[in-house]
Amino acid sequence: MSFNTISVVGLGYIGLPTATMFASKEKKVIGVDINQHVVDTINAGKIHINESELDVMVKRAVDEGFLRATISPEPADAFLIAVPTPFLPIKDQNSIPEPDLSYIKSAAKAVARVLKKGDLVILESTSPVGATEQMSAWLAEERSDLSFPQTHGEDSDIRIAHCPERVLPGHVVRELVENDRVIGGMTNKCSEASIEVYKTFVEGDCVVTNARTAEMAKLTENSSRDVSIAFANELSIICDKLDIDVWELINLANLHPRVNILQPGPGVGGHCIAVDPWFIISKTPDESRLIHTARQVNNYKPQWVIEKVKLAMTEFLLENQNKTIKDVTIACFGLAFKPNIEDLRESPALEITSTLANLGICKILAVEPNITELPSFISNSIELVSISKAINESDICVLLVDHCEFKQLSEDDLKNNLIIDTKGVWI
Ligand code: SAJ
Repeated sequence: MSFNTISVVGLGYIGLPTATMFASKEKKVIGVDINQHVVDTINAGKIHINESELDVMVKRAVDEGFLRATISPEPADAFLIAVPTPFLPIKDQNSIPEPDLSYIKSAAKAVARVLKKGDLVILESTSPVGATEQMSAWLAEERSDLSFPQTHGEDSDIRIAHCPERVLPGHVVRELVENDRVIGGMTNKCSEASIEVYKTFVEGDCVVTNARTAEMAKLTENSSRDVSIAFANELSIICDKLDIDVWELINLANLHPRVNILQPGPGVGGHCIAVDPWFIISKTPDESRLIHTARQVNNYKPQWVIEKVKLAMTEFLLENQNKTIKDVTIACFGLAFKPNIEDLRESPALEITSTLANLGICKILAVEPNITELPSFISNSIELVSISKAINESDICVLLVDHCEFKQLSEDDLKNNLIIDTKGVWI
């Protein structure tokens, strides 16, 4: 079977680059998104997200007629579903977040209307174990005239697979091509069809497994990273108490040939690592003790940093008895969820900065070289300033993200400020 027309449903951080990669290989690509603004932006050859190299690629794909966006699905040979899988609002601080599959359900119901015998539907969204089977069940509910793998196995009219995305924000275009793919078909034919689709642009290996293992593989990758970062964050708290430089400690421990500790920070952000472990925990709460604890350790870290800032304020006032708390200015360096990107999603740096601002006790400046405007919910309480203004006008500098611009500052630049460094850049 050859897949000439490919539809990508959900044109966000993963869907749009993926759609564009197919278009760059001269496949006819129909991008689907429920947001009219997104559809219009893409059809104008522009992009609504920031991702290196993507703007040029989308413009070319649209200009050459290979990529077109639309609000509702149209017939295609393969459908890739790349919609969000957030979690539902939690009832209280102690409850375990449950995944919200409503976007997958809506996408499946919409795609079902245009499905025909021989089509392939791939779920790319990071999903709890069982979501692909659930998606297939939703499709079958809508289309009793077609057969699906859960009832007809290899003979089914429709092929279904889970092929999780694994690309790193900021490097998506390169990683889409180079990374290996896990291909979890509901049957072997489903996997074979999926490999054919991905081999359009993927140069990495396409490794076959079943849908449930593919779902768990993606969750395992991000949970593994979360647990490793939690270890580093816990060490940073222990070392602070024992008056040991955690950065030096980790460098020393990592000299061992079989030790590779990650870096502590202000917490774990982004839409992936801080979310995906909950998909394992909510399914198997009694068994996921380490994964759950790691989430709690990483979630606690912003609060710990805030307490450190409060202690620094007290220290500053003790040393400057002529000043009151209202005279204190704090500069927060970095708002993004990780270095050298503009992405503020689930950012611990943003959480710390806005919590300090909400305390309303002193002036807060923020430096974020990758954005030109603050999010509206904090723009009244925080001033976005340059690096030099932040240093000159603040008493306490809090380093929250290790952006390259901040790494260039010398000890001399910061000699008049009290420093709290959550990334070990200025220490
Ligand atoms: N972080 C630390 N210390 C470290 C490394 C990271 O505190 O040593 C923090 C970062 O500052 C950030 C958070 O962790 O706040 C997550 O950043 P990240 O670079 O680890 O990961 P993401 O969220 O940008 O992308 C991850 C990747 N997963 C893995 O590396 C296992 C990516 O490959 C996935 O495709 C992506 O999640 C996803 O979409 O699931």
